[in-house]
Amino acid sequence: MQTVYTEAHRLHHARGELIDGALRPPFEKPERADLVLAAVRATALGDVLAPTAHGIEPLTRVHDERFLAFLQEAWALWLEEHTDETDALPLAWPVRRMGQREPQAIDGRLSYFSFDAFSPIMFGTAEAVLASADVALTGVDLLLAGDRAAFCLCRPPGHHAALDLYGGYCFVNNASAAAQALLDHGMVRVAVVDVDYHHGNGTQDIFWERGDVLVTNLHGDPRQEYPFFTGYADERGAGAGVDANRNYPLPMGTRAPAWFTALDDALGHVRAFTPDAVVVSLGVDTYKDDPISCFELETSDYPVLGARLADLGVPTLFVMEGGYAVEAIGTNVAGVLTGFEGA
Ligand code: SP5
Ligand code: ZN
Repeated sequence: MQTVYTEAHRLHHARGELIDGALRPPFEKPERADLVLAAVRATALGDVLAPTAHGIEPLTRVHDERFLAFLQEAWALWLEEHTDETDALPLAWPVRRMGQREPQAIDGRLSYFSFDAFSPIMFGTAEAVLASADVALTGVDLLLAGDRAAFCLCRPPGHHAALDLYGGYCFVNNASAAAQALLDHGMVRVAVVDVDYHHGNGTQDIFWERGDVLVTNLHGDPRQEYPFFTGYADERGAGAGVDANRNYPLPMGTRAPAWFTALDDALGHVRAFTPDAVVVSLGVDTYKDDPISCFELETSDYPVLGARLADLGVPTLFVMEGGYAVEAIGTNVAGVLTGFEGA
């Protein structure tokens, strides 16, 4: 399979990340994509190609237009009231017992359009975010042209970004934009399989009332894990989307046997849905040594995941999400892709 990649991801490079009560060196950093690319090249998986520009229109299919416009102008607005010595971060959110009117001040607007404080915006964020979406949308073009699979090496990741909210290192939901683009080019049903350690709250939100996109999600139990307020098993969708959302919250310390049992259940729903394509939100933060996650998958488990996905026998788009055990992230991602190819 071919890989879509662009150097533009480097434009997004947080100075610090709020974690454990302090601004620390970020986990979500450019080196992640470098290591995945190096591992992909080492496997001779296939060509690496640059994305083509798809513009903002495909993103308006899954995001609020005011939100997209805000992402484009946020850094310039930040500089009107702050210096460029810090990244732009939100501080106070419209939660329970508060209103939902969009404020004017940049500090308030950052909060209005976000749900956590560890997704910094800087000079190059908007360009990197659009490029990351272009990577996913170019992968869509490959599938539409007849490729069986493609790997979209997206960075920043996307699955936490909701209709009009950024967070979790995510600004635009690349996997959702890809799923929607597949539908907009003639597919009738698309399934999302989100195997990132964290619940893909954004993808769930975007397709919550939709019956044409099945969203399945394996992740750390929200009682214990970020994003804490979504990901319960009883979140099954609404309206036309009832039962088209399936969550598998799993306890901290989950190992391969229990993880694959949940995966097989999810893939059973995918098969029953008879999708025209599958979009895999591919996070490898399920790895045992991931610094911010608590599952116990081994490197040898990732090719097995790839093979199970290949067994679906459906065109498959892999979209990069999380994974922070930097020395292993490349090996584990390449393991999924080669496992898929070998099946
Ligand atoms: C795309 C993606 O994987 N986003 C994940 C964002 C999670 N951010 C960190 C959440 C807090 C983790 N706390 C771990 C404490 C380690 N000492
Ligand atoms: Zn994650």
